[in-house]
Amino acid sequence: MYFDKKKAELDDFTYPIGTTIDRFIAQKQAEFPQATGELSQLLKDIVLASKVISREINRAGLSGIEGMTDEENVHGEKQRMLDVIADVRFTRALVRGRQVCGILSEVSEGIIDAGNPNAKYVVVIDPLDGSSNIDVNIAVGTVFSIYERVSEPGTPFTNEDFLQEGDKQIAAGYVLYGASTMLVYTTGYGVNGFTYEPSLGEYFLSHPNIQQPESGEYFSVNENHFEEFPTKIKAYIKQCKDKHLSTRYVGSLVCDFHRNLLKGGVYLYPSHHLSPDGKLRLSFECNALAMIAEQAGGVATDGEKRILGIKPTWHQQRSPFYCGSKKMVEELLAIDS
Ligand code: AHM
Ligand code: MG
Repeated sequence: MYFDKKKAELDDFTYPIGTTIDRFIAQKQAEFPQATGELSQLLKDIVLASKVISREINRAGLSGIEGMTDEENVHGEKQRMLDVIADVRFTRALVRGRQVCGILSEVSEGIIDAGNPNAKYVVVIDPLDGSSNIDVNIAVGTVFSIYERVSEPGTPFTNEDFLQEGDKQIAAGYVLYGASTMLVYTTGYGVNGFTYEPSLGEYFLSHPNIQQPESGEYFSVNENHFEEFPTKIKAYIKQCKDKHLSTRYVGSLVCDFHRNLLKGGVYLYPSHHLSPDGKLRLSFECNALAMIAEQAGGVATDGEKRILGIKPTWHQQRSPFYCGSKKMVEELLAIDS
């Protein structure tokens, strides 16, 4: 009786602590009696690495790691120290977790051999997307895709394992290192979001079963090359302005995507004359976000085809990317050009 009364009093000023991500992953695994636990372990490895990176990012301004290295990445761009740190952290966690045979990272050259030829999964990852925002303390993200390999477990992985359509993703997600760190992922049965509580070192389920609003107030685009955008995209942007929608553009894809996912909106990265296929990479950035968008009721397209239906022919393939609330993307696609 005493405890019931005390509990009722406490309920007035404490909040429920909720479901940890580990518990959530275990609960989901239990719904599939045939599941072996390998995917669950792999997700936990990603969770662990993201916590370490969240800590590094929080300290970046003090520990002097927000600057550049002397190295260039595979695209000939100067690498930032945090790009490299994030890459090392994820690679290490995935190698030690022993659930992947190979890792394709936007930062490293070639496929990383994880030393586990018997593992059935491969991971494609952009360890720190939007990292040019790091030195001004603006949010960045990690984007990841998990595929089942097409080569036989027990044999060396092949290039084909890393050239699968987005539709073949077993799971996909992102981490947003923002005002708080959030991890959002899907295994093809809806989208769930978790917020990190650093003092407890745990992610808690904060955004169950995310549904993207059918329409919204925001459009996110860098208009730098507006004159060279496809006619259809120019017309759509004009339409957004005529409707007095608001522009929101952080320049960190995960942030722009996340806002539009929760609030409703559309993200546009078109082709232009300097970059005929746009800037974003199909395998590292577009596929994971497209899977999350579709799972949440949104749409992701390159202007003609569903992003998830495109078979990449090489790892660094770029694609125009139009993604967001269903009605907004459909309006864009309906424009006659
Ligand atoms: P990155 O992989 O080199 O970080 O580039 C990807 C980033 C995205 O996060 C963002 O949406 C886009 O580049 C911004 O590009 P731009 O500066 O051309 O608007
Ligand atoms: Mg990137």
